[in-house]
Amino acid sequence: MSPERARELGLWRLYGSEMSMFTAKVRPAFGRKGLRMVEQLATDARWDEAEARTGNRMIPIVFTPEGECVQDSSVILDLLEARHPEIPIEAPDPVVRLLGRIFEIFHDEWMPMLAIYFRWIKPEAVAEGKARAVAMSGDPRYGERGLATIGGYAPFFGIDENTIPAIERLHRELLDALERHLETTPYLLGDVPSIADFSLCGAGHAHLYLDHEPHRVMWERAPRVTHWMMRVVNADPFEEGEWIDPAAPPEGLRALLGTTGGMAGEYLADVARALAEPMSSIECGKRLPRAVGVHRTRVGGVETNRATTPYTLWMLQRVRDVHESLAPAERAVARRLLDATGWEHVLDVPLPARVDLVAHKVVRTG
Ligand SMILES: N[C@@H](CCC(=O)N[C@@H](CS)C(=O)NCC(=O)O)C(=O)O
Repeated sequence: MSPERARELGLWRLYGSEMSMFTAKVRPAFGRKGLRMVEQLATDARWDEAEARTGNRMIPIVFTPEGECVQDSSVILDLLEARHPEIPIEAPDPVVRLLGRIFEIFHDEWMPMLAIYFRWIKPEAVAEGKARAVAMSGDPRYGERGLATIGGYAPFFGIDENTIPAIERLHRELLDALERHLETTPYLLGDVPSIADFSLCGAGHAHLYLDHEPHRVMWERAPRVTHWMMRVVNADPFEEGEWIDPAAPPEGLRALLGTTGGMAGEYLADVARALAEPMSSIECGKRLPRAVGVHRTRVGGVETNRATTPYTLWMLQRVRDVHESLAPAERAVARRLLDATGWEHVLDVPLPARVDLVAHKVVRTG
């Protein structure tokens, strides 16, 4: 199809993969908004194209109907929201919007630990992980390559022999908290699917649902979670309803915030603290590398290492910008929901600098 025809049709294109958590995060947003989108398998040639266009060997990338290339799941969702606000994926109420961003950062910056562990580290899972990489690429060498590349990130997310029992436990606790919350609400933030659902069903679907090891646990333990996931993956523009009232939240929401905040609040605040020193010598306008070292943190109460990633600061800003925009009465509602859940650390930790994504790279801007 010619680019002109794609533009006429309003056709979006997504380079993605069944095995990619960030592809799974953005995919259902197109369905929810009723957009025409075709997903193209991220073959080796398309990975090369993604790298050539953005400087990052990463998926997903999206092409707008006009042919502009967009990288990063959060940037993609923001663009869809800006261009097609009729069916929002972020709540009109700013406190509920803040909750959406909190679930997004939980997924993007904490859940990779579960995703990587259950595909590339757990011994029973590795053969399946490798087979998936071969299926995607058609190249038998990609099994080992996937293991080396993505499995190689494990120590940078805090996955090691000391934390593995905690990671297994945290996976079950997360499922239990989701299961309980979904007893009283169809989606995480009310009657309609949002960025919160799309995010958690990113790794949730591409790894924890599709991979046999965690899938078995999910099916035994959390039937409501499996059904929620099917509804999120198949999100459509016809579902209507109310967002939650943040002043009268369902009990399961507060418990879910406590579970996720207990897992990720300090872990994410530790990245901000660890960035303070390296950031002090980075001038405004300078690009930052993917990691500027490693720091000590805790996973499920167990000490470990985590990569000190400037990108995490950008994700923290997405939460903080909404928090800072709240009027005093809204902020009081937000703090009643979030204080003492663990998420208060993310709301309060000093952020050492301002960063932006400029030409697909993290750049210090303030
Ligand atoms: N922050 C990016 C992360 C994208 C990402 O990590 N994608 C994975 C696939 S799910 C990837 O391309 N990994 C390759 C690598 O990190 O080497 C986003 O939100 O899109």
